[in-house]
Parts: sequence; C-alpha cells; structure tokens
Amino acid sequence: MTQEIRNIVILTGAGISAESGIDTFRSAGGLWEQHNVEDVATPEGFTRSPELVLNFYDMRREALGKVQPNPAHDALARLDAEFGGELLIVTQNVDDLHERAGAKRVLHMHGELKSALCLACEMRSPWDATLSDRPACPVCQAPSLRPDVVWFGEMPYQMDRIYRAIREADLFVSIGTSGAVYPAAGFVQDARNLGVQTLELNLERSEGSHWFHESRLGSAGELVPEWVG
Ligand code: BJW
Repeated sequence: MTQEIRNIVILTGAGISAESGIDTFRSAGGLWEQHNVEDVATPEGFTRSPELVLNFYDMRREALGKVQPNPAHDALARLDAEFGGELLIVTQNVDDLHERAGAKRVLHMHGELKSALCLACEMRSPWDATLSDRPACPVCQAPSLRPDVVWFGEMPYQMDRIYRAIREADLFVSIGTSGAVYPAAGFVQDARNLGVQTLELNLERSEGSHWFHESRLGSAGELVPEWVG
C-alpha cells in the first residue's frame, strides 16, 4: 500500500466468506440456485410465507456456527488493528466472520444473521437461536421477530455513514462481490466520481470491474493477505 493512503473504505461480499465454507449467492450451486430469491429475500415473500423465510435464515444461522474466519478475514482484521488512519469495512455479508477474526471497524449494510428485529416495537436483539418457532421479542414480548437483514426493496443500513466514509476516503477496495446488487454495486462509481483510488480483489471479473483503476483476480484467501502485506 502506498504511504499517502490515510483513509480506506473496504467493501466486502459473499466471496470473502466462500473459503470459510459459506455459499455465495450467484455462483453455480449458490444460494439463489437453491432458493427462489423472491420467496426468501423480499418483504413480500416474508408476508406470503414467514415459515419458509424463517427456516431459510435459521438454516444459515446454524451453518454459521460450523465455520471459521479464513486468511482474508484475518488479514483485514490485522489491517484494522494496525492501520492508524480512518478505515471502515462495509460488509454486505450477514455473517460475523469479520468480527470473529477480530475486526472492530465493521458496518453491516445488509444486516446480521445473529440479530432479530421486532416488527411490533422495532427494537433489535442479539439472536443466536431459531426464529421459526416464533419466539417472543425480549423487549416487548410480541411474537413478531424477523431476521434483521435487508431484503430487496428495503433500505440498506447506515447509508449516510457509508457515503460520508467514501467521500472522505482516498482508497476504495472491493473484495468478493459480484457488483450485481445496488446501492453497494454503485459505490465504485461514487468513489471514482470523487477522485478516490479504487481496487478490486475478486475471483473473476465482476459486473463493475471496468470501473476500477485495478482489478486483481484470484481467491480472497490469497489476494487479501498479499494486498495487506
Ligand atoms: C470470490 C471467491 C473467493 C467467490 N475469493 N472472490 C439501482 C440503484 C439502487 C437500487 C437498485 C438499482 N437497481 C435495482 C435496485 C434494487 C435492488 C437491486 O440491486 N437489484 C438488482 C438485483 C438489480 N436493490 C435493493 O433492493 C436494495 N435496496 C435499495 O436499493 O433501496 C433503495 C435505495 C436506493 C438508492 C440508495 C439507497 C437505497 C437492497 C438490496 C438487499 C440485498 N439483500 C441481499 C440479502 C441479504 C440478506 C441475506 O444474506 O440473505 O444481500 S441479496 C444478496 O446479494 C445479499 C448480498 O449481500 C448481496 C450481494 O451479493 P454478493 O455479496 O456480491 O455475492 P454474489 O454471490 O453475488 O457474488 C460473490 C462474488 O464473489 C462473485 O463475483 C464471485 O466470483 C466471488 N467469489 N468465491 C474471491 N474465494
């Protein structure tokens, strides 16, 4: 990394957790080949069949207990600990592997598997158990908990903070994301328009690869430690 970099925004996607054994969404055999996205990742799908959606997220929450952070998460956690300037890891992932690797400056723009949101009182609660048996909200006792994740058509979390960080960044790095889902897919264009340096680390060319100053192709488990140094 060049010495004049003082302020970094890192966007991560499902590809960074693939080598930990978590399925990505759009790869062959990925989650969207196994499940219908309109059924499990939209508010309309949840209204139609809460059981189906809650089972889908219960299954993924359970799977999370069986995996570990990989060298890419470890390298970012090391960078977070050692980098003296501003740094923000904006993850689209709902897993907690950045945190389990030790990273502190993490923002979950699409929510978290281990959090539940109450539709009655709108409070969030840390959540490690199943939701499909419709437990009561620990705050208001209503049986109205849903996964605290951002579905299609919903507003991703903390967008103001993300755009502020991109405006102040001098380096934007995107890791393991297909660039298929907005607004995250548009961050590279926002960064370019602001004169921010941009770097992509991904297994293959993404939909937005042409926007980056540089794209390095390969697995996150190799490319991220190499980039962090
Ligand atoms: C590896 C690897 C290895 C594999 N190493 N790499 C234009 C502007 C704004 C919005 C829209 C727009 N056009 C359309 C929209 C609406 C919609 C949208 O984007 N639709 C598209 C499909 C076109 N967006 C929304 O509805 C969003 N909300 C919204 O827009 O609100 C209004 C708004 C407007 C303007 C500003 C602000 C707000 C909400 C989107 C919510 C997405 N939700 C999901 C589910 C979350 C919960 C869950 O996990 O179940 O989020 S969908 C799913 O996709 C999940 C992911 O976070 C997201 C992105 O996927 P990701 O991470 O990129 O994974 P993959 O599988 O696609 O790619 C993995 C990549 O890794 C691949 O490239 C592999 O090659 C690579 N890889 N192994 C390195 N080992």
